[in-house]
Amino acid sequence: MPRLVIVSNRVADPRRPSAGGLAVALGDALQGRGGLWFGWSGHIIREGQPVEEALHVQQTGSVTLATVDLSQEEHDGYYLGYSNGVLWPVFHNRLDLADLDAGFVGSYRRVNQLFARQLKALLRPDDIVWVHDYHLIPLALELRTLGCAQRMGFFLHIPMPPPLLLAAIPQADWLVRALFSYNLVGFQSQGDLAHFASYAEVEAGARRLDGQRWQAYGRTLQAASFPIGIDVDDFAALTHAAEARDMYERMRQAYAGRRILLGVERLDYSKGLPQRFKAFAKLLKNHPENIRSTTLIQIVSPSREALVSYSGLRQELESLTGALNGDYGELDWVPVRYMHRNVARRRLPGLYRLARVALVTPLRDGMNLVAKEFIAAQDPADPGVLVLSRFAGAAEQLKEALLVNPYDTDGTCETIQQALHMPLTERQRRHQKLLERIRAQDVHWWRRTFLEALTATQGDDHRVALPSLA
Ligand code: GDG
Repeated sequence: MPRLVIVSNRVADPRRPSAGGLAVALGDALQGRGGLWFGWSGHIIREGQPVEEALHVQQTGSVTLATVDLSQEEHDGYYLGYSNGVLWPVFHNRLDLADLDAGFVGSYRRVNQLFARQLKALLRPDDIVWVHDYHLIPLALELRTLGCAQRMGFFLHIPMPPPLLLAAIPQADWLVRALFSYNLVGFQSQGDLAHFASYAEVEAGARRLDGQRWQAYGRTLQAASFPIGIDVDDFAALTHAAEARDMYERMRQAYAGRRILLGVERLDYSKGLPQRFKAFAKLLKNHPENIRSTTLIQIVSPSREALVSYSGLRQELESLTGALNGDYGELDWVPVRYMHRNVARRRLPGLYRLARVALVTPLRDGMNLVAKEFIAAQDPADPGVLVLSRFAGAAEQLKEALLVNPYDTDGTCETIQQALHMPLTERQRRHQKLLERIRAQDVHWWRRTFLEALTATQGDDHRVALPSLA
């Protein structure tokens, strides 16, 4: 079996207890067949440090972890500037937050070239290369330019925007052209695939060969939807382990007799947090029986704090929390428990299990794993209800959740009220179906189907490089 090479912006040591489900799943794949995981180390090069010292290679069993340091300038332009200041907002429909003028694309391209050079030295001719996410869209193009002919796949974890939104990025044609350097491109949903197909056909003149293959720039590309999942059994086991049970018990006593609405996410404007707080305020106003009996627990883990759009959001949430607690709080009850802090991964399932309703209401999301973790952590005899945004990729699969439009705070408020009062038999029926769905397409299914499809792609002659950035 060919060796697997995974490339992502950050590399996680899959054996660490803090590693998330995705890191563990990719680590399993590497361990199973032997492999290499390559990416940024998370470190910035010290002033005057020789560049050759910037590559770190570490062997752990059959897996090699190889990481590269970046200079401050490279990090700021590639990571903060283009990846998170242009691609992230536009791909999440927030053109208003994109900093398109700043010329960050030069750094983005240079870092992808640096990765390509460093990785090429480590590659074997029959390796299979799987590249992850928006930070590394042009990596295959740069590797092909250096003469690498290996089979290469790309998975986009975030949404693919509609063609006219994508077209607002000055380098949109180059990005789509770069995707044609891969053998296989995977998206989270059918909706994302349709957006890509439409851009490729209308803007780039690609010819559709069949349901999954397109021809453009002298190349054939296969593209399909591979919705990412979680390790359901592993998450269920975590729910029954000591830390999660302890969390559950302590919170159950602290909130005795109160119904918990729960939100868990990274601080990000794509997650619809202000809209959620406003919907909750409406719930207390329009359905006052929830006063004193319902509490919103919102965990927000710190993220991308160097970006202005993120610090502004933090202030907005603090102000909304203050207003809600000031308007509705009692001496012995606060409506919103807002925590801007990370909760230990092993404790998280206890919180999920305690919640009567999970609020997963992003304005846009590639998939959303919190929705799936919440389902896996429930007690099937007395499960909580999932309120899910129709704009999360997960909505394509999780049809038995209560789907909402998070921009419509009145509608979301009424759906939360419906969730809080859903009869036990309906909760059980919906949960059972949702559990079946996340089991059928779990993270192992995702990894297997992607790698099988990549292995089966018909190869073009990848020694011929595509034209570069105009
Ligand atoms: C991107 C795409 C796509 C959150 N808070 C804490 C914590 N978390 C964990 C959750 C979950 C993960 O972080 C979040 O994953 P999501 O999928 O919900 O969202 P993104 O981080 O935006 O992920 C997304 C995903 O990639 C995978 O393809 O689904 O659409 O945006 O696992 O549990 N974990 C801990 N403490 C926290 O406070 N330990």
